[in-house]
Amino acid sequence: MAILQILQYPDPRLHTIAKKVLQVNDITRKLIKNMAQTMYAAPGVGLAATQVDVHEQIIVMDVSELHNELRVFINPEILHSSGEQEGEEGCLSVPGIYENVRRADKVTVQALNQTGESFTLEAEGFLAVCIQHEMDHLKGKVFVEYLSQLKQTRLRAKLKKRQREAM
Ligand code: K1U
Ligand code: ZN
Repeated sequence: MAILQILQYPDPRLHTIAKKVLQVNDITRKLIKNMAQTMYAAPGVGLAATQVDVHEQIIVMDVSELHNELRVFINPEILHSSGEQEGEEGCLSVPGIYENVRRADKVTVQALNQTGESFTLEAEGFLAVCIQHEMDHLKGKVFVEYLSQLKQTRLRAKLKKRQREAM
């Protein structure tokens, strides 16, 4: 297994639209293992393949308290969404930044698992938020893009300052 490098916002590669996985095979499963190890090590509760510069529709997620309930979503599609919730989000590609985002409260998602079988999941609350956040990554969208232009400009300046200080 391996820890993968996570792209950092505003890396333009985070805006790449991920392609559908045509065949779930051993290469896919190896990537999933590495993504899961990277997510747990970060630590985080989700990771989209886009964030590790692989532009295929693959997500790993674990929102359990004991970090022992790994979920895998390949080629996820939202069949139905309802309600509204607003909550603070973070992102491993934008470390240290937490902002409120408004999302659907409930989603029904259909995806393939790591053996290529199709499943449907009805999610609500934080799990639903994570699914929407990670699916945005696959569409090339980072959560900070929900913020006002003013906030995004301030955020980019803050991140640039941080980068300068780290050099
Ligand atoms: O997409 C990502 O970078 C993962 C992200 C998922 C997420 C968190 C919160 C709301 C929406 C989506 C993270 O995991 S950020 C880190 C984080 O939230 C966390 C880290 C350690 C323990 C608990 C949470
Ligand atoms: Zn993220």
